[in-house]
Amino acid sequence: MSRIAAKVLMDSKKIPLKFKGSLYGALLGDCTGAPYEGDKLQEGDKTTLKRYFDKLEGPMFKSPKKSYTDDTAQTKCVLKCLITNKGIEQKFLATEFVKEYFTDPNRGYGRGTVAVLTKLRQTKAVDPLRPAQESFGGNGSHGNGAAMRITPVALFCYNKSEKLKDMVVQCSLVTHANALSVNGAILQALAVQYCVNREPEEFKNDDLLDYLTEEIKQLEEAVDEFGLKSEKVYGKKLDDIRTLLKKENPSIDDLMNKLGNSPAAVNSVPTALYCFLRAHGQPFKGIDSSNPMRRTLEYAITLGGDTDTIASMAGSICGALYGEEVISENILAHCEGFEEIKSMAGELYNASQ
Ligand code: AR6
Ligand code: MG
Repeated sequence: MSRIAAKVLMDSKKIPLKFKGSLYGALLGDCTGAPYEGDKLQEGDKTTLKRYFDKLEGPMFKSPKKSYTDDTAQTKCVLKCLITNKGIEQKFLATEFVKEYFTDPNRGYGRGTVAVLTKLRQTKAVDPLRPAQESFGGNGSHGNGAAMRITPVALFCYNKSEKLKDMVVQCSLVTHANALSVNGAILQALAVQYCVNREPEEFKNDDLLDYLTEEIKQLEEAVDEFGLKSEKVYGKKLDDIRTLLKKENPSIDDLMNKLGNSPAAVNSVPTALYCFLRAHGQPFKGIDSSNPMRRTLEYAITLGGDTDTIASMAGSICGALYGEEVISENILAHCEGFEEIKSMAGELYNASQ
């Protein structure tokens, strides 16, 4: 973590803009990716997606709001927790997740998370971690549900990197007790936090990958209470990302074989990171927008599968690097919940000081 602390942004006025950029990127990826969830897109669909984004960005286009899903619903709960408590209070968070879900259940929640939230409600969250520990026969969920809502924690810790991993673990365990899910959330949070603290001009893909590889190595080599090391799955995925980035135009099959696009954290968190790394720098085949956020989201959605969550996580990293100016107000105006996220982004920044 020391490298983050040592290399702070020269212009700290940019930090609040990066808070907004990251939260807006997460919201936008969720809202624009959701209609494509579960699809398997073909090469030609890139043109359709480009038109879809062009339309949303155009000033004259009036459409109904694009609804957000459980990604944003739970991100709002984490925001509220951090703004209210200046930290992760697990019972508070469990109660917010339950309130949110039972007020508005049709947001595409995973079945494991629904079961956990139901038990939390029944038990009044007296033991806010137990239902998650008991889920999936005591294995805990390995889904990406912990990573999809982690942006506020990464941002809150931008200036206290030594607290990041512990806070991510605390936030994750309320619903996701499996190490694969928690480590996925840590990977996503580290990527966001790294980008908040970097100027886009100084950012290099390899530097971020080296940093994440080092951090993940420590995590995957640590022993648990049974004296066991976790499988080195994320280390291997980071190697695969490096290999794929060296190829000019890897096929979807190649990407799916190595990275995947399912709701399992290990098959979606590295995929989102890859999408950002592939797309942010410059236009490429079929993804020709001049805007790094658009390229990142369009590319993430073309990979199909868990599109809303993969686009949301990729968008969060991209927005953390480039800040809010990389996202047009027109497109944000189509996103359900934008005004609320906007004001919470400011409150989160204040809470983090
Ligand atoms: N054993 C078997 N299957 C599992 C296990 C396990 N230990 N853990 C997860 N699964 P869940 P999430 C499978 O329900 O992580 C939504 O679209 C199982 O099929 O905990 O909160 C969100 O937007 C389970 O239903 O949900 C996210 O994009 C699925 O993984 C995504 O789903 C997801 O785990 C994950 O949300
Ligand atoms: Mg999702």
